Amino acid sequence: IVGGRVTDFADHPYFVDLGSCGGSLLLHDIVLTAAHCRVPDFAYVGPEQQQKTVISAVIHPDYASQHYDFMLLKIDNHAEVSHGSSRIPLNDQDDIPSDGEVLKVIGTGVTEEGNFGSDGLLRLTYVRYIPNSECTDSYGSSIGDDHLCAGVEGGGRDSCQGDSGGPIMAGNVQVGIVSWGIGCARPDFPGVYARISVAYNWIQRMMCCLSESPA
Ligand code: 4AZ
Repeated sequence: IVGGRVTDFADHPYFVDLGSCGGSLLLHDIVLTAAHCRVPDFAYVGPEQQQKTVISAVIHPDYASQHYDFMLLKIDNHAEVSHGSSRIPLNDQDDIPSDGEVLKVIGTGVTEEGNFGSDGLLRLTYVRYIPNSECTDSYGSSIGDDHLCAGVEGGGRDSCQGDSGGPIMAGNVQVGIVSWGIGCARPDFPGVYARISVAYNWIQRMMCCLSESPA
């Protein structure tokens, strides 16, 4: 996260650290992340960063390089909630976010474009939703219905390397997944996110049959 501040994991109990990517907890044993993230061996869940084994991964059928960047992980977690972790609700509305709405993005990625490695602290920043019709000014036809753009006038705030897979939220609802962009926090290049609403039905369908009831 560029231009943000350090925040407590306990304030974002749905956040999942996947090592080189972020993710979010949808059910006690299901994590949502980006398809372009390497499938990790372990997921670190909730405020206590509890280590859970990753059992399997499902990538969205329409995933292709920068499109439909959705992946679900099943983790070995038999507890309904583990040590203060919680689930995040997903946005299913095509008209959310609205133009200019302020969104919150979190992650453990680098704090400047070009930096290597990060300190592992969770950071957050606030960015504004940019409609796809405007985002094409930056990225042209690379922007599709499966994308959601967010940034701030003049740059300076953004997600960055290592934040991929993590959530961007409108209020307490996840609207996107950190996916790609040209550089980080550049004035003319907003962050590009996978838009949750286009994959909502697929996610629900997969969750049903991947998840097992808690012990
Ligand atoms: C990355 O390399 C990356 N500014 C993530 C987010 C953004 C750019 C790059 C968006 O994982």
